[in-house]
Amino acid sequence: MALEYDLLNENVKKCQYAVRGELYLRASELQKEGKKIIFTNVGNPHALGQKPLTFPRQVVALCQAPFLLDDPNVGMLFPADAIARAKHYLSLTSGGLGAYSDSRGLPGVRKEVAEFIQRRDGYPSDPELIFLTDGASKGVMQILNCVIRGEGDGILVPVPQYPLYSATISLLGGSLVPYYLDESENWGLDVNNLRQSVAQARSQGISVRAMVIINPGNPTGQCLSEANLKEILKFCYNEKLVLLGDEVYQQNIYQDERPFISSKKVLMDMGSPFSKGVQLVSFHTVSKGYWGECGQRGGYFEMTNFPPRVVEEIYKVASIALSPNVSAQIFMGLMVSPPKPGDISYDQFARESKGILESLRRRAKIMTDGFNSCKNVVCNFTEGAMYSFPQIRLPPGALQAAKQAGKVPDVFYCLKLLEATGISTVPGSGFGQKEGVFHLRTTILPAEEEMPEIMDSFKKFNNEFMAQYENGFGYSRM
Ligand code: DCS
Repeated sequence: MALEYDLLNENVKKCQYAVRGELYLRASELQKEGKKIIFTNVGNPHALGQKPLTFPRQVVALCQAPFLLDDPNVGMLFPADAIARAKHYLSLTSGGLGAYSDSRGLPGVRKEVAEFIQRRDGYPSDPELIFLTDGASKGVMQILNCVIRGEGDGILVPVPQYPLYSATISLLGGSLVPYYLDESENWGLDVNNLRQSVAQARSQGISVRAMVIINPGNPTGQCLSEANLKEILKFCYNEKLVLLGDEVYQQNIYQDERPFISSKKVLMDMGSPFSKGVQLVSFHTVSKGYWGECGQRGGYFEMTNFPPRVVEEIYKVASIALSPNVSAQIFMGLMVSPPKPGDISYDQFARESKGILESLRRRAKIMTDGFNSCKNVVCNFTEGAMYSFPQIRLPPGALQAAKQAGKVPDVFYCLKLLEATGISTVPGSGFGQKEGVFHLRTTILPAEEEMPEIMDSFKKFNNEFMAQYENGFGYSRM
């Protein structure tokens, strides 16, 4: 039987992924027609002009072209520490970058990841419980695939959330159990909301199996406090939930009050019975931070408190895909063991990474301040990650016009914004929303020098939009 639409897997049809949804498709069309589009829909730093860090690219270039290592002039083009690191990584492979690795990733790189986690958290980490993946996305999918047995299995997911979670749960035929983040508390997480969400799911016959946290948050940009993480881990202990800690933005922190603290460290600090009782999977990537190497597709996950038989089964399933990208594994190795003070490449590496992070910090502020200066727009400060998520209070006239156009109100607003300014965003409804509340998500990634102009053009559009639809009868905010 041919694969007609009617015969598609229903889970495929149900699954939604707004980051590349209607807005992105319209933006691509406009671009083909010759309009200048500012793609702020995806956290894809290099696509918006961020330059790659020099040292990792030198090392991987040498690994990709090992014959350069035999060239007598190699030392004129590459620093000695890059040459040494390329030789080191090649020695960890069996046959270079063109050969499959172990399905969990190269043992030598997994050891480097374990050493990084140990340095970061102050607790031992076991390379046997670390799997390298093609970006964090594949790791999340692998773990959810192992957890979800059918629609009776529920996964607690924050709302708003990054739609990798909702889409994968749909694809796998599980049930998403939402818990709401509190915008008025800077997108904080109230454990009482979690309890309510679990009770409600249970009353519908759903067995809640796991909980997702995204820290720092996407799209919401908040950093979870240590106290909050403790409450979450206690909750998971009491409810016997696997905690999936999405920590891909751990390098992207733009304030000093709430530094990133890993779920693993908090769990270990809590001691017995929690430290041995909560099952935790933490995810990381080379796509974010000051690396931004999205196209390389490198990631890892670390499992804590998983029985060996379960780890074996996860390994078996990873084996079906044979091997994660080997060049991306080397990026991961380099990310977790960058040049150290005293190394030839250290100064350049430190200068480049500091430059990117400091600029991101300034851009986060320019964006938040810009949004907060606009009529009917309120925006929490981006404490971390790569996004700004302003609330747009739509006047009744705009809700009416959206209805007439057959569009969800925030999609209507974002389409108008795109047509007027070329700024391509993602409507808040793509991440989940409370009824009647509207947002949009933009990355903070456009080049710093272009930022004032982008914010001016946003403000001009927004204020005209509001003037057009405002009729003095109150707003969409709940
Ligand atoms: N987890 C979160 C919270 C993310 O935001 C992303 C990517 C991923 C995991 C997966 O990244 P990799 O597979 O590349 O490691 N963020 C998407 C986004 O919202 N914009 O760009 C990509």
